[in-house]
Amino acid sequence: MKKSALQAARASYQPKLPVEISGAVTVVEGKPTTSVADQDEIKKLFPNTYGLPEITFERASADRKQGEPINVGVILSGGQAPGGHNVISGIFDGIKSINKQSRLYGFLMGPGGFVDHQYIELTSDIIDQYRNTGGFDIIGSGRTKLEKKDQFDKGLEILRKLNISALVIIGGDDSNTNAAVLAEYYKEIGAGVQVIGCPKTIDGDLKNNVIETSFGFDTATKVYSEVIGNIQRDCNSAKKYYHFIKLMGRSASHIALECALQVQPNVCIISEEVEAKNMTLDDVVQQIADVVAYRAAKGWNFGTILIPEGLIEFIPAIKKLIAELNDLLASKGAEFAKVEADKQREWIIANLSADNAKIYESLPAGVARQLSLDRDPHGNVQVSLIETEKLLSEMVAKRLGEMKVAGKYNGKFSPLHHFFGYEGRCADPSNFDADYCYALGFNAACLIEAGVTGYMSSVRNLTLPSVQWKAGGIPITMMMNMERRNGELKPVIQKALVKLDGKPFLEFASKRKEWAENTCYMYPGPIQFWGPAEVCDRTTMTLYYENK
Ligand code: FBP
Repeated sequence: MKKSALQAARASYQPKLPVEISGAVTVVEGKPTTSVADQDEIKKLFPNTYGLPEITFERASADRKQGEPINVGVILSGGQAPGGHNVISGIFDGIKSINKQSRLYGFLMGPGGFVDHQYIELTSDIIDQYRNTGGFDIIGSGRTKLEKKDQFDKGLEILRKLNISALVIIGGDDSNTNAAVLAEYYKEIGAGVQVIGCPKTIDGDLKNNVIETSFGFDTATKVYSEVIGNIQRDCNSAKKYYHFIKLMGRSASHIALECALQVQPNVCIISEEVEAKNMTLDDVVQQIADVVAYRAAKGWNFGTILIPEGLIEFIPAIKKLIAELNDLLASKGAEFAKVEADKQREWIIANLSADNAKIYESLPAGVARQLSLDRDPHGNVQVSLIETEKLLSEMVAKRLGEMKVAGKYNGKFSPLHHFFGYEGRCADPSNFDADYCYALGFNAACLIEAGVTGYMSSVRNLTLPSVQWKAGGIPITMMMNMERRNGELKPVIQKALVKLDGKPFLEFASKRKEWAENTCYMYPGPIQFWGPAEVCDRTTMTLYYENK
């Protein structure tokens, strides 16, 4: 594989491990745990893996002894996130440090490869090609949901064939929920297979009291902030455009909030606030139009507006519309599929309740169509395909026109549109993500050696230098509650949305007026791999404020 000069130099970076797991470890068991809510239900559903203790590792005084060789399988699940390759190299180095004869198998293209027995053995030749690189291309990823007994049984066949006694699932909240279900099942049937999860997602919504952040969030937000910063410099140089910038993050607005804290834009919409304040689409449009009008009165017809990808689903009225559309398409999907393309809009309007039909009718055709298209495998509307940035800028332009007539606005409005998502998901991991991911993987090997199952690899104290991070394991059931999914109550890991009383949001809220009324842009610049620690090893602002 031909490498760029940067890739070649970066390959030799040795991620720093927390000191506790860099030699022989002692396992310290905490108190038994309980789930965050719905304890009785979750306990009943996970009789073999509920209530396990938290685990922390401490550095043992003795030298590391060679253990028995172990064969481990690994799966990358869901969307790409920078650092996945380092999790895998961490697992590889971890199990080799237990015994050089240990083997690592990667299942191809996500959970589907596990069920269909598609795999490769990951040898040092392969692993060394991928150290410190972005992407998931070492084995590929996929969104097959691993949740049915026959999938678990089918997977067990290949585990038995390859003599694999532990499986590491690298994924987001849904994939880790499924890891817990799989761990419980294998324990129940005495399969002798441990299951360990690793917290991945650029969206940053897999976090809680015990998992400080998911990997990939740091790098992805740094990539987006660099580019937004560049746009802001351009914007402030030409002073003639409004940039509407949509940022990935399926549901939560952590990415938009983090970028806002890094770049200080003129406006940043936070979906969770829109929902909490019961705002309409019109309210959001007015909020932006007011900022544009205020700046125009100062002679500034330029600015930057950050929009979270998931916004549309957080607008309460549209949320209700989507819920009814989901039911409608679930019950009359076959009939809908037969309707000619140019009649589908009318069909939907005729089949919706009066209120929702009115809202559906008011949406631009493209957005309305997207809401009625196929769902992803988890039943979600594919929000990344909805051009919210264009929808908002069109509506703002219209509103400004009305304000002009009323004598409330006198300026020029030239919008440009951007969507940043895929650009950041496979970037080479920042030092933070390179270290964090390697530590998560190596720590997963320590959890395997400790003999536990149904645990998530946990590395904490992340605002300290990486050698001082604390490694351990958290029972996945501890993060669970019951939620309604596809009409059924299911045990799931609670998704972390932006907390409106949390320090990152409060910091943003205290500054946003100043950022709207002035031009306070920050230019974070590109990720740096070498240089002063305050430049190269800085964490996200979100982690900084959460730990302040
Ligand atoms: P994960 O939660 O699986 O990590 O994926 C997150 C994400 O990147 C979202 O931000 C985005 O909405 C979605 O994946 C896009 O999905 P796809 O990769 O299927 O286009």
